[in-house]
Amino acid sequence: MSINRATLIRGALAGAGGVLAAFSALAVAELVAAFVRPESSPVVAVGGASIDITPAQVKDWAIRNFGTDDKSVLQAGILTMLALFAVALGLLALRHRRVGALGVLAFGVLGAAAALGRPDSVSWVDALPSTLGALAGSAVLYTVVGSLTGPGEAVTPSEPDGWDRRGFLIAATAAAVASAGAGALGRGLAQTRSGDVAASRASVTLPAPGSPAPAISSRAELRIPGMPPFTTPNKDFYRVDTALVVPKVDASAWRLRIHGKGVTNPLSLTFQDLLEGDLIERDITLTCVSNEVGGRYVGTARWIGVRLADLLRQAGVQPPSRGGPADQLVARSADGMTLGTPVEDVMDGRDAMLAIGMNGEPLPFDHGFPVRMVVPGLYGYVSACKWIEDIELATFDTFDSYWVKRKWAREAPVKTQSRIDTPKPFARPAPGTVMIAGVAWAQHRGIDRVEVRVDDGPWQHADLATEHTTDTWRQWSLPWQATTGTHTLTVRATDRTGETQTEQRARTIPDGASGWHSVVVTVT
Ligand SMILES: Nc1nc2c(c(=O)[nH]1)N[C@H]1C(S)=C(S)[C@@H](COP(=O)(O)O)O[C@H]1N2
Ligand SMILES: [Mo]
Repeated sequence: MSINRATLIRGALAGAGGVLAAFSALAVAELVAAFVRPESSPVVAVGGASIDITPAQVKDWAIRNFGTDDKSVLQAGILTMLALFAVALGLLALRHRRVGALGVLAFGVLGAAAALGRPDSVSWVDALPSTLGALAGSAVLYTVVGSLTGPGEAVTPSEPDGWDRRGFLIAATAAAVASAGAGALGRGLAQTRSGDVAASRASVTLPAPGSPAPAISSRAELRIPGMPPFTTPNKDFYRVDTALVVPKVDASAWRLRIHGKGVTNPLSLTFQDLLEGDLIERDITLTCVSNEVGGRYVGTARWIGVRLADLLRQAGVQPPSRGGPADQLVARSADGMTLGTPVEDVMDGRDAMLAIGMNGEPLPFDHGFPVRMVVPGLYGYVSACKWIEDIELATFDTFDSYWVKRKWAREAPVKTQSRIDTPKPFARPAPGTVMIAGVAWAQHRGIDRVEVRVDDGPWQHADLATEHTTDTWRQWSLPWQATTGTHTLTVRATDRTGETQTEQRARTIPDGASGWHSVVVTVT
């Protein structure tokens, strides 16, 4: 009985020793990553690698279900897995001290490989955080769990008290304190550095654009409770990307290269060049291809930037329709993302831009500081590269961008969509006049008609708010004489090409969801 209890206690202590070793490994890795770069930390690197190898359907599901929290969920998952392995390694070390220690090193190799394999990794130093962290973790496991077994040798269950309690306590406490210190120091250094970049963003003053956006008519925005504002505030603007650590790019060190097929005059631009360029200001509605029918991954912002077509012409680029050899513009970001945009679309006269401002301030870090692309009419994943650093003129035949490699469509113009914002699903309005209202979008084509149907009744024309531009969403409303009972409200839009939004349901993958948005309400 007492032997069993002692064995159990030692097992528990060994498991705890494993977790402590993992904690030491991560803390040291964090400290080293603060010197190397935050993206090289093992949790971030392994997380990034998992995102890349996750099947597109699962990724899309995660984006839709966890939204902006998808990354926290992933990191929590990785840490949970790691804790389980740590307990197992602790127990293993109780029996085979050296094997346990080697096990920790194996995890270090995994982390280092993930860090070196990241698309934004440019140097072997990215392997350092995982490697040094694993060495520290391995030493902690060897010493701490080792003190449970006596000098060098595993203890058989028949000698339960052959271990050194005092040695264990001292080793464990020392490891815990040192690791906590290393981790805190690492965090502190990382925060200081990101604070510096934040200061560089704060010091940016956006010049007045030479070509300002037209004023938004008060009749473009309906004052109906439950309706979103016409312009989406930055803090409410949806965020979709694969970045576990938001890239913190220093604007003063930023460069954009424009090069590739048919570029007769390669460019290397600085942030100052853009500030001094011909700035345009435009309201543009951005939509994510992962937006489900009725979803929230759509927003409108007032962007300030430089026309991309101007820069391309300066670089000597001709669109394919004028004989240019490149049909795909490949944008690369600081975090190694690649997005492919049709050169024809960028140069056809629409307001495709390299944006530096969003709703009156420099781009927020989450939304691409210092510079991102915005192209009206195209889903974000084929156009809206955040933290952009490189533009290469290429062909669709010879290069597949990040999402295209993962089975999303090469070309993806935004599909005509409409959404009911009020009443909300399962609302219980009183009988009488109920305002049905929402938004519709068909960027760069424009919305010409929105119709609403109650149950299987006739389609009724909604009142359209004033159109701001064809590149922005359009609000609509319809007063409804609600009668008691449960009703299904359905909306559909028609764009300026005359095409009515299809009833045909399509999933988000490969080129955007389709179908009509419905809301069920009970009038009581
Ligand atoms: N560097 C980078 N840019 C990116 C992405 C990304 O993952 N990395 N995601 C794209 C996608 S899928 C969309 S919908 C838009 C979203 O922009 P937002 O987060 O500012 O709303 O950014 C695009 N640009
Ligand atoms: Mo997206």
